[in-house]
Amino acid sequence: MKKIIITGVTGQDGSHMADYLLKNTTDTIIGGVRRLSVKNHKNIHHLSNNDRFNLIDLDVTDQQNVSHVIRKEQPDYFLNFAANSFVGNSWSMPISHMETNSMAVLYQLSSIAEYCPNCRYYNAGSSEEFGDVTYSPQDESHPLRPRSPYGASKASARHIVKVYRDSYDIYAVQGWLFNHEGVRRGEEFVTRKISKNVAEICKALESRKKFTPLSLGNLEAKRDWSDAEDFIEGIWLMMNNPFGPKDYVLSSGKTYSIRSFVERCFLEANIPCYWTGSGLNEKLFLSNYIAEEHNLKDTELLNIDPKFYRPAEVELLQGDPSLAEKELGWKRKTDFNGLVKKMYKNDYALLS
Ligand code: F7E
Repeated sequence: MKKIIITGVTGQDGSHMADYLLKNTTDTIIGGVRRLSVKNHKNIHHLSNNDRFNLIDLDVTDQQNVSHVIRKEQPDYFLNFAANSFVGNSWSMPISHMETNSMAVLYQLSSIAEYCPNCRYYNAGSSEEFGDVTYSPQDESHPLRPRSPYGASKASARHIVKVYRDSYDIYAVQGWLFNHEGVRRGEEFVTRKISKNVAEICKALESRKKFTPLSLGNLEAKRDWSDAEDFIEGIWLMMNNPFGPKDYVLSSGKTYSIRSFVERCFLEANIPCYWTGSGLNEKLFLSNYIAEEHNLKDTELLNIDPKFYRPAEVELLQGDPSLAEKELGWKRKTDFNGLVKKMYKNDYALLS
């Protein structure tokens, strides 16, 4: 029986990884959590009585704490999902992003090199490292050209991971994970923001109540979206790779605009709508035949708010997952439409 430390275990990826490992291995899971005055354990609440799942206090920005935990626990795997993961915030908190996403990786790897060199290490990398892309789809050879402090912090961590892998022969990898979403996604990310707001609008229309339209930023940016649960399996395959420690792209290979996500979600909710205006004046309205029937003329569903625009945008991301498919045998179960449906249905059910 092996011992696996998961940092960021209360978040989307960390909690899905804990679920996956408890189901598919006999290993013991140690979830590292940062002590907060108000606990946010809803993603791991269902694991509280599981004998193979334990929590410890772990603040990845505290080198002493990290070093102590690695020395004492002697883990077989250390999976680092703790991060400042909201790109939009990274311009106002650049130092915190560097400390949590980059320096923390150095603390972890230096402790592993010193106290536990056989421990296998994973750090959550990102398509944001590619940033201002030079070709599509992006594969493992694409240059790192980050456009945000977040992207720069993950690119910096990538170099640290490679240096420790090459210098100390540690099994250390950092996958390039393209956008991955789902029912545990934080509400500040665009997909969850859309699915939650569309569900609220649908409920309000059904009960003839007033609602606030959804406000978004750049609708034209394109992202390669997948289901976070599909990625968890890919990460575990990367950690047990017969080819040895190697970094892989995990993505769907398809790209869609934010506008397409919005349209697909309203379609899922069965709310017919149409666009008017352009740029900052663009709006989405309830289709006239429904609006007139229910006396809801000029019902605005969505508008644009410049505050959701970023100082620099990654316009297009589209990953090439073929190496992971070929070498790791990685497969995805959920496509774009399936993902939108799953997220919308979950948010609608939460309102019932
Ligand atoms: O934005 C646009 C925004 O915040 C996606 C993280 O998991 O994936 C994620 O980063 C796009 C951007 O995710 C709103 O400008 C428009 O183009 O959902 P997001 P992200 O920045 O792609 C990568 C792979 C990670 O590694 C990150 O940790 O949507 N957008 N209007 C908006 N975005 C937000 N959040 N809110 C809006 O109102």
